[in-house]
Amino acid sequence: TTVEETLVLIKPDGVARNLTGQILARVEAKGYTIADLRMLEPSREMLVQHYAEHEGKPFFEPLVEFMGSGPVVAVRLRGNRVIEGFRSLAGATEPTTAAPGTIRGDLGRDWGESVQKNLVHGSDSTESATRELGIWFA
Ligand code: YYY
Ligand code: MG
Repeated sequence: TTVEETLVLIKPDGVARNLTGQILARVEAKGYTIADLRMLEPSREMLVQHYAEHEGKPFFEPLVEFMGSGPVVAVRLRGNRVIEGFRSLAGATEPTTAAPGTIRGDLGRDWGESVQKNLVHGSDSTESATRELGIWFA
C-alpha cells in the first residue's frame, strides 16, 4: 500500500447546500481517514496561492471570488493512493458531464453558468497535495 495525504475542500456551494455530511460520508465509506478538518472563510491571499496554477486564465478571478463567498470545509484526507482515489470519487470537473456515482455527477447541479460550483476540490498530485496542505493546514 501507498499511504498518501490529500487536500479535500468542500466548496462554498457544497457547504451552503448542506452537503458536507453526504460528501464526508462518501469519503469515509471508501475507507479514507479524516486526519484533520476545519471550517473557515479563506482569505483572498490563500485562494490566490491555492489556485496559482490558474492565475491569468479567464476563470481565475470569478473562481477566487466564488471560493471566498462563504465558508469552506478543508479536510486532510489520508489513505491508500488517496490522491487519485479522491479525484475518482469527485468525478470530472464539470458537474454536467461528471459520471453518475461520483460526488459531482450525483450531487452537482448544472447552474447554467460556469463550472466553478462543482462542490469539491481534490489535490491532483503528491506535489500539489503537499503544497496545498501547507496552505490550508499551516
Ligand atoms: O482539478 P479540478 O477542480 O477538477 O479542475 P481544474 O482544472 O484544476 O480547475 C480548478 C477549478 O476551476 C475547477 O474546479 C472549477 C474552476 N473552473 C472554471 O470555473 N472554469 C473552467 N473553465 C475550468 C475550471
Ligand atoms: Mg485542479
